[in-house]
Amino acid sequence: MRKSLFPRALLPCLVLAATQLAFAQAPAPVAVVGAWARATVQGQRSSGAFMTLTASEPVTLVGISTPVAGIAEVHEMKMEGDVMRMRSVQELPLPANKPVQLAPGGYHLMLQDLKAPLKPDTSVPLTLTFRTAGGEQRRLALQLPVSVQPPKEVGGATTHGAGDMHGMHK
Ligand SMILES: [Cu+2]
Repeated sequence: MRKSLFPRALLPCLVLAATQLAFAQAPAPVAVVGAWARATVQGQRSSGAFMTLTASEPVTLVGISTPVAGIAEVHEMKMEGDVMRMRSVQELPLPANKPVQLAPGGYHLMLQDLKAPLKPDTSVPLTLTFRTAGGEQRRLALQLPVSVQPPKEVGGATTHGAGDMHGMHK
């Protein structure tokens, strides 16, 4: 809802503020490090994307979009008794100046209904939408490298292979 109404409502402002940095296009106050998407094997229809997000002011991650997947959402992976389960998370709050890790075994971005296999050494575009404390939407466009393993900087956190993780989808 907000997505389609927002730009139209803003249009007069944007025209008036044409020489300024448009309000809706202010950069998202979020730094991203170590972003990557996991390569898929033939026939695999879903995969995960991982990164560390650090917001400079409190914002909430409210949306993910990528042309490579039919569905992209935030998932949380949690132990329930002896069983690891995933559930989708509509909104992920990012506190100011506290890195939030999206990593295998915890929060992650789930790319489902993939249109094509994710091949190693390619990259996929992905846009994150955040809502600020003031209710504004800010977008962040990323290019995620696709690889089989986490990049070295964020290595060591992997506790589950792609097979383990995505086999658990219900
Ligand atoms: Cu998932």
